[in-house]
Amino acid sequence: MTDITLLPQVTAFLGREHGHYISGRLLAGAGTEKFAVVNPATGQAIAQVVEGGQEEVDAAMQAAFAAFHGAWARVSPMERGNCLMRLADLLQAHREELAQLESLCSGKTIQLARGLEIDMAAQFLRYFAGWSSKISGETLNVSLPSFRGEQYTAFTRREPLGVVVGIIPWNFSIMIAIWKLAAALTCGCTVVLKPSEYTPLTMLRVAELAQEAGIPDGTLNVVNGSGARLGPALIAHPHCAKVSFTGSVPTGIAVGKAAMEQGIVRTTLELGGKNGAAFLADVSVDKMVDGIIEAGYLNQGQICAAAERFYLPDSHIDAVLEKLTQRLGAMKVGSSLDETTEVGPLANEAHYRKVLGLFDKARAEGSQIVCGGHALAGPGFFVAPTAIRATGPDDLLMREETFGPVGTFLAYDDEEQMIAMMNDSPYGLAASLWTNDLSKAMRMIPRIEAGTVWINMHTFLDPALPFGGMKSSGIGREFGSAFIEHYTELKSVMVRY
Ligand code: TXE
Repeated sequence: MTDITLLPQVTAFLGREHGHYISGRLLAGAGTEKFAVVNPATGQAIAQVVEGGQEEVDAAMQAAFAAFHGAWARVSPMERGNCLMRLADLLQAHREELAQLESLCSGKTIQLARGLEIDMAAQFLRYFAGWSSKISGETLNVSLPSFRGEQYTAFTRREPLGVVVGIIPWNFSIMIAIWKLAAALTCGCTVVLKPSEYTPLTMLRVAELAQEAGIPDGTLNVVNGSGARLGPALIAHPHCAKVSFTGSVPTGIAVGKAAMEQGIVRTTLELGGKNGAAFLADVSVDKMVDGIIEAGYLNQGQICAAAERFYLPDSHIDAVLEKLTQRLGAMKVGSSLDETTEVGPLANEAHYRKVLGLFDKARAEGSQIVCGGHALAGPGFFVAPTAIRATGPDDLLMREETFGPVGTFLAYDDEEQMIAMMNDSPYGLAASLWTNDLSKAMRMIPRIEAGTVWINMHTFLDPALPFGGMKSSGIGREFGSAFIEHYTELKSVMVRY
C-alpha cells in the first residue's frame, strides 16, 4: 500500500506562518526565533513556528482573564455546552484534515489519528458539554443549635476558578488538549493552552474551529514555544488560577512546585508511570498475547496508561514470549500515512534516542532482549516492537518508563508475590489484571495501587470514569464528575434570619 493523498487544505495549512492564537486571532507574535515541526516518519521539517515569549504569555493571559469576566461569563451554562457540542461537530466535519495534521506532526498512524484522536476527542467534548448545565452546589442544614431563636440556612456554590493554563504533551496533541479545554470551559473557566513544542500545529486549527463554534474570542488561547520558558511564565502570571498538566514526572514535579510557589495555584497533574499488567494462570497463551499487544503496543506504546511491566505465570512465560515474538515481528511497520501501517515511528528524535539508550542500558544490565531492541532503517524515528525478559523486579526496565513499544516481562509463581511486585513502584496510574476467575479479580482490585484498574482489558479511557494517578503518577482526576472539583471553587454561604 502507499500513502494517502494529503488534502489540499492540509498542504495549505502547513504553508502558513504559524505562531499563536490569542483573542480570536492567529498571529506570529513578536518573536524573531522560529522552531521546526518535524515529521517523525521522515525526519523532515514540515513547518516553522515562531517561538512565543513573555509578550504572548501576557497577551494570552490577559485575553483569557477578560473573557472570564466578560464574554464567557455572559454565556449561559446551557449555551456553554452547546458551544462544545458544535465544536465536537466541527471536529468530525474536519476529521480527515485534523487526522492528517496530527499524523504528520506526531507520527501517529492515520487510522489511529482518525479513530482515536479525532473521534474520541469529539466524544469527550460531548460528554463534558452535558455537564455545563448540571454543575451546582447544594442546600445544607446548619448543624449547631441557635442561641436566641435565630434561624440559619446554608448553601454551597460551585464557582469557576478563572484562567486555566493547560500544558499538553505530544502523544495526543488534540485529545489531551480537548480534555483540558472542555473541562475548563464547561465549568465557566477560560483557557490558555501550551501545546508541546513537537506538536504545536493542531491546536491552532482547533482554535479556529472553536471560534466557528461560537466560543467567544479570548475564551480559548494557544501559545507556542519552549516549555521550559513558557511553562513557568504562564504559571507565574498573576491571572493563572490553575494549571492542568499532562506529561513526564520530572516536569510535572517542576510544574507543581512552581504552582505552589505562585500562591497555591491549583494543579491537576497527570503524569507517567510504569503501569503493570498481570496475567493469571487460567488465561490461555493466545489470550495473554492478545492482551499484551492491546496493553503495551498501541500508538508505539506512547500512551501514559499503557502497560510496560508484564507479570506472567512461570508455567506460561516461555510459550507467551515465543508467540509474542512472532506476532510483534509480523506487525507492519511503516509510514504513518499508509492506512495498513500498524506501527509508526516514535514521535520525535529526542524520545527515539531516549528509548534506544534504554535498550543499551538493559543489555548492559543483563536483561534478555527477546525481540526487537533496536532502531529500524530510517529515514524517521522507527524502533522495532520489543520484548525484554527481566532478570528480576529491580531491572532498570521494570522501573523506568520507556514510553515506547517495549514490554518487559517477569515470571512469577505465587500470586501474593505478584501483587507485591505490581505495587512495588513509585507510580500508580493504571494496571490491569487478566483472569477468568472474576471472584479472584474482585478480591485483588482493592489491593492494586493504581488510579485505574482494568480487568481483562487495558488502555480504555471512558469520559464517564475518573482518570488520574495514585502515588507519583499525579494529583487530581479528569473526567467523570470528579473533574468538577478541580475546575471550580466550592464556596459556602450561610444566612441568618
Ligand atoms: O515531556 P515533558 P517531553 C515522557 C516520555 C518522554 C519524556 C520527555 O517518556 O520521553 O516524558 O518528553 C512542557 N514548565 N512523556 O520532554 O517535558 C512541554 O513543553 C512547564 C510521558 O516532551 O513532560 C510540553 O508541553 N511546562 C507523557 C509538556 O510540558 C513545561 C507524555 C510535556 O513535556 C516545562 C509526554 C516546564 N518547566 C512525554 N518543561 C505522559 N505521561 O503522558 C516542559 N514543559
